[in-house]
Amino acid sequence: MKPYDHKKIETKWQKEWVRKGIYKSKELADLPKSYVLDMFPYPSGEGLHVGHPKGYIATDVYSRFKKMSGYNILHPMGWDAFGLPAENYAIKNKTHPRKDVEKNIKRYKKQLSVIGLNYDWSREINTTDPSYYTWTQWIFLQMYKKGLAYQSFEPINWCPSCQTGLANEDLEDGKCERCGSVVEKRPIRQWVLKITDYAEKLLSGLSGLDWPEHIKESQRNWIGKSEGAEIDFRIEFESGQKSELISVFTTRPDTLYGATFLVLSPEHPWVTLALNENHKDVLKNTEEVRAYTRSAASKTEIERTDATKNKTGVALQGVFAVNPASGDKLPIFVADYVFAEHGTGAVMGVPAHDQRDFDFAQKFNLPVKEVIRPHRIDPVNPPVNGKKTYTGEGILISSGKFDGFNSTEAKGKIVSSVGGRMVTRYKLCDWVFSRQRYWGEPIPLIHCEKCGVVAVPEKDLPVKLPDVKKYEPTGTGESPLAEISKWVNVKCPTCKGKAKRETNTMPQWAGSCWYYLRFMDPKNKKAIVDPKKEKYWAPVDVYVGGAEHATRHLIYVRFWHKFLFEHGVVSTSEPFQRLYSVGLILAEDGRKMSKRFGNVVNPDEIIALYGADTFRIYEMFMGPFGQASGWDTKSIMGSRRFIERIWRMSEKVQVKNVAGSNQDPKFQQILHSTISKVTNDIDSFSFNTAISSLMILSKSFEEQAAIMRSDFEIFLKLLAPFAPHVADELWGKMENKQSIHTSDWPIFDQSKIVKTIVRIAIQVNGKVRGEIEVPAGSSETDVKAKAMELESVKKWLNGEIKRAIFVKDRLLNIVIG
Ligand code: ANZ
Ligand code: ZN
Repeated sequence: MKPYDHKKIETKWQKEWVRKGIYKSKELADLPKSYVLDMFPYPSGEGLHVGHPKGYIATDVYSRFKKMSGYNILHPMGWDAFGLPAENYAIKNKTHPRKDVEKNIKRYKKQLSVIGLNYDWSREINTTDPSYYTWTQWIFLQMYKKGLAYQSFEPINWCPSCQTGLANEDLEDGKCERCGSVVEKRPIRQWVLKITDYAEKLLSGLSGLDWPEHIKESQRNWIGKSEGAEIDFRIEFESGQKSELISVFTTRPDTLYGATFLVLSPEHPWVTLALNENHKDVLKNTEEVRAYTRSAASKTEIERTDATKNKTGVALQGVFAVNPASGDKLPIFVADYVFAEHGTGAVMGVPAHDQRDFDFAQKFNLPVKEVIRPHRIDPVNPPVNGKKTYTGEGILISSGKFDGFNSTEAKGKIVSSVGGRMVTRYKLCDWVFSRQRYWGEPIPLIHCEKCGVVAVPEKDLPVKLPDVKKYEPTGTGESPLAEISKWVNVKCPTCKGKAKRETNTMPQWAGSCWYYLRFMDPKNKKAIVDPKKEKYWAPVDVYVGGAEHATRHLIYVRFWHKFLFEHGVVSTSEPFQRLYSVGLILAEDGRKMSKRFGNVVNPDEIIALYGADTFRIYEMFMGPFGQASGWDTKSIMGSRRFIERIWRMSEKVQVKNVAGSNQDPKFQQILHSTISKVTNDIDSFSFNTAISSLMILSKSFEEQAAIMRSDFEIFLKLLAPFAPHVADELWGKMENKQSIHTSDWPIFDQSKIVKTIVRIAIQVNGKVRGEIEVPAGSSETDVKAKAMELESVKKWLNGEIKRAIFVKDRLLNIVIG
């Protein structure tokens, strides 16, 4: 037999599969479907490193397995190609971002194809293609028409280096996720999507999803539902002129009687107003307060939330607040541990029961008033009034007519006794949806002098991104598009008067909010997706990608999907039923692979040297799929040797003997339990354990002088999803005419998995003296009789047999005295 030549085999089969079209999904077939989807990549200039294909190989294995199990598969690929990197590249190299994208896509496609991935390329999509972004714009228009898109002038996150506004989801520890610059707050005109209208649905929908718990949990935290109350505090001036109300948000209205001060965020409107020239007489320390608010503005969010840092603040002199429950006069502070965007931007300070308030009270010498006694005092760690906080529930004390109440039950009663309101709040903020950059979908709106904002009529979509001479961000809060007057100046669709196009573009996330729908019907010119096709394919059965998308893409996409569901465009309430997150592949130095660190391994080189099948097996065998694992080029040889052993083993196969199977019950047991194990393991993305059971089965073939053809064919089928090229090659050598990937997945026989022969340990007085093999289920008498014949046992039986301990199919312990 010729030596294993991966190059020849792999190029041959990759061509053959395309020629026969075995990867093409069938349209509306009378078959069960399986929609298997990868998070589509951003085609970056760096190309793929060996970490990227791990998820793609997994979906390839899974979808090949499902295809062999009789499913009609949708396993597509496309490009999420709008966004800053291509634009920044274009600026630097003075080319058009489209050119860069085209070049990168070509490279990516080539890299993917040598891995032998079974994508149906006839469905390829690209988010920057006008025939695609027509529909991105169309969805935006539907949202706009339903009042879900609005213009806002509130200060938003602004990246000084990318020179664009950003959403909260675009930040990492208060820095721009793209470039790492510290983000500022800046008021610019922007379009915002009301994702908060869907907060409750996004939260409740999670429970029905087959997703990793940690991803669901980070979505819950991101949405951040808290139930609490708004309570109004009267503000009075020492000068006595007039009084005003400030509402605080609290999750613990039961502690109201314990509130000993009030804290406003430096950005609170009341503070801004009090600092205004016209209100000069209100505060006695205007300058001090002004200086404090200025210094707070220059701090980052991390600095402000850092619990280990000393609390800072400034008292407002000349005013006080009245506790609506106790009537106590409370001092008012401005402090930066209170945030303007959270709740009402004002907090009642309850130092006895809140740690931050306690720290603040210590610093400013404020009274600590205990109002909740624990139900049970922890003897090891008892609460000491005035020395530390108790944050749990308990019995109310020093709370007027509510003394003796259970704190949780008292919440509602206390709120209504002071005329407060129970409210549900979410941390989730509306989605800042406009960017002041070039390379994105134009927002399909027009500003008319007379009619205001007017939607571009659907028949005029797409609003194409025009060519510009310069892509540099203007930095003025306007996108580079604003400078192309030919494009900007249009007639108002309603009154035909003078009007201007919206020049902001959509954020990078827009195109990925619905792309899984387009794969179902990628060429449809009349609709986003044909409802019949959508009904057949939806939802995505298995979705695979990086965990870093937990609170970005995966929240945005659920939001758009729920909107489309409510408006009858899609038939399921959630887009992705099952989700797996890919564990990172770390570089040999233990760090993340990155060009920056110079530790990137290129898959092309690995594949050229060892072959795609070896590469695939290696990546699937590295460890549990969801966990991080370290790349180690040396250990690839292990996977390569496994394939070479299979190659040599195939020589022993009795090709002419079509029907035969090795009837040795031990072999039958291994064979059938391997089928069962590989089937279940692929189904649950436990690829590493599936491969190790294939290795065990291959060992038992090695022990056979001659291998029966039908046994080996079963093995090849189990191997086929992992090492598709070599499996097809050897399958062909077994005189099969059709590709192995169109054959049927083997079915296991449960009765053969049950062990028929078992080994029983024989002990004398608890010490193992021998071992026998008996048919499974043998009785104590039979086992004893056989055990007594063993020489190794006999010689220890020098005494009266008192009794025997027998564990069926496992052990016999003879006790002598
Ligand atoms: C009084 C109180 C007493 C509180 C107590 C807690 C314990 P979440 O769940 O995060 O919403 N808070 C309210 N608005 C805030 C703001 N703008 N910036 C910083 N903190 C703010 O937390 C709600 C709690 O965080 C509120 O309940 C408030 O403190 C504080 F024993 O009010 B609590
Ligand atoms: Zn008009």
